[in-house]
Amino acid sequence: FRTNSAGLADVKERTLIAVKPDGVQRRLVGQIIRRFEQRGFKLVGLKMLQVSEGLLAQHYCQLTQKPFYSSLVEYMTSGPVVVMVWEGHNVVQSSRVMVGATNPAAAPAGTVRGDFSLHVSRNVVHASDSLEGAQREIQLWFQGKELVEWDCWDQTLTCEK
Ligand code: IDP
Repeated sequence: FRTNSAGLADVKERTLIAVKPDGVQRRLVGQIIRRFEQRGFKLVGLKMLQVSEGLLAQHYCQLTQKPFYSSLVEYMTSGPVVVMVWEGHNVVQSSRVMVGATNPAAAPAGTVRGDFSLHVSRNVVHASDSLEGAQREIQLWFQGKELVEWDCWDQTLTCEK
């Protein structure tokens, strides 16, 4: 169990989750949110937007030289996305498990991609892949004032104090 410097469980960890344009068009936003809520994570930021190519280039800065980058831009700008920040113990790693492998063919049933998608070019959802990545992406997509600090009454039921 990871603890912070005060010896308390690290329940403040945050990650960025985005429902991509195919997920929004297919009305999967509610089902995806439900999975994170029922797991015990806390929603601290949420918005819908049409992504610009500039923002995408920063978000996917490690992929801009890939052969599929232009089709990725076309896909990600084809309609609005719903972007969220979720908070809770081990949320970065647990979200990656909940979302499943990048290629849906390798994503087990029970994961978002394994349940709702077929092909790597239409894989419904994004989840930050590391603590550093999550921090970078949250700063990129959200202003500090858009994130809400609030106490969830059941926090002591889902996590040791
Ligand atoms: P991730 O989304 O699981 O973190 P990344 O390797 O960071 O995976 O790739 C970002 C996104 O780029 C993927 O989610 C997918 O939408 C797209 N992508 C990755 N590889 C391919 C590919 O080979 N063809 C088309 N799109 C791809």
